[in-house]
Amino acid sequence: MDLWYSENHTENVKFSLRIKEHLFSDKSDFQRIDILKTYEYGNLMTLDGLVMVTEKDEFVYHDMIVHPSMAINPDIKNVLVIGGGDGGTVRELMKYPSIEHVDMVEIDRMVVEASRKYFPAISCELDNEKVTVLYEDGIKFVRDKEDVYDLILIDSTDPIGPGEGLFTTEFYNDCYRALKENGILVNQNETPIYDNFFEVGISSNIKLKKMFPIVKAYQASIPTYPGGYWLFNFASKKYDPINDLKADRWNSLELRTKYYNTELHKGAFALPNYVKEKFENGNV
Ligand code: AG3
Repeated sequence: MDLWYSENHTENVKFSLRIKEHLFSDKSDFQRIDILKTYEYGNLMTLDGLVMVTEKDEFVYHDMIVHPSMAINPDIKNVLVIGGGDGGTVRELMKYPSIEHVDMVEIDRMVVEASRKYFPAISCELDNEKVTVLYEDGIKFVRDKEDVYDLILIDSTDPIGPGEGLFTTEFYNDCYRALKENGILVNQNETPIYDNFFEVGISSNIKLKKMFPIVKAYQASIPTYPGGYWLFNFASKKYDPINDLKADRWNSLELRTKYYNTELHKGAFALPNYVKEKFENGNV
C-alpha cells in the first residue's frame, strides 16, 4: 500500500511525505491532531493538517528559536514560552543552568500529551522542576503581566485557528509590558517564499517595530515547512543581535547543539535582498 501525507503550501504547491503508519488522530477543543510515522522524517505531528514537527528536522527550528537570544544575553533567567506544546523549545532552554524558570503556556493539553507519547526525545524536559506548564490561552495569560520575563518565545502555529491572536499588535504590546527593561521577544515568522505567508511575516515585523527599538529578522532552513526556508523575528528593548553577541561566553558553556553555532548566528541575520527590502520598506 502506498500511503502519502500532503500539505498544500499554496493552491498550486503540495509537499508530500510517504507514510508507514497513521499512529494517532483526534480532535481537541482547538484543532485536529495527527501523528504519522514517515519513512524519511521519523514521526510527524500535524495540527489541522499542517506540519508542526518531525523527528528529523525539529532541531533546526528549536535551536534557532532559543539559542540566538541566549547568546546575546547569557544572563536570561526567566522565560515565557507561548505555545510550544511539543516541548522542543523547553528542551533547548533547559540546556542552560543559568535559566531559573520557564513558564510554558500551551492552549491545547492534547498536543502536550501526544508529544509525550510519540516524541519522547522532544518532550523530554517538560517535567523539569524549573518548568511550569500552564494549559491556558497565551493571549489572556500575558494581559496582566508586567516586568516579569527576560525572554518571551512565541512558538506558535500559522495565524489560523488558535494561533491567530498571537500575531496582533495588542498581544505584542502585552508581551512588551511583560518583559523586563532588557527583554527580548522572538516569534516564528513564516516563510518569505509564498506571498500569503510572507504577508504575515512582514506585518508581524512591522507591528513589532512599532514598540521595540530593535527588530531584526533571521532565517533558518527547515525542509518540512513551506518553502523549506523559515524566518524568525528578534525584537529587543536593548540588545542588538550582532553587536551584543557574546560569542566567547556562549562557546565557553560548551553546549551540544546540532544546528546553532556562533558563526551561523551572524549569517542567520544576513538576509537575502528580497526579504530585507520588504522588511525595511514595510510595504505588504
Ligand atoms: N511552529 C511553527 C509551525 C508553522 C508551520 N506551518 C506550516 N506547516 N504551514 C512549530 C512548533 C514547533 N515547536
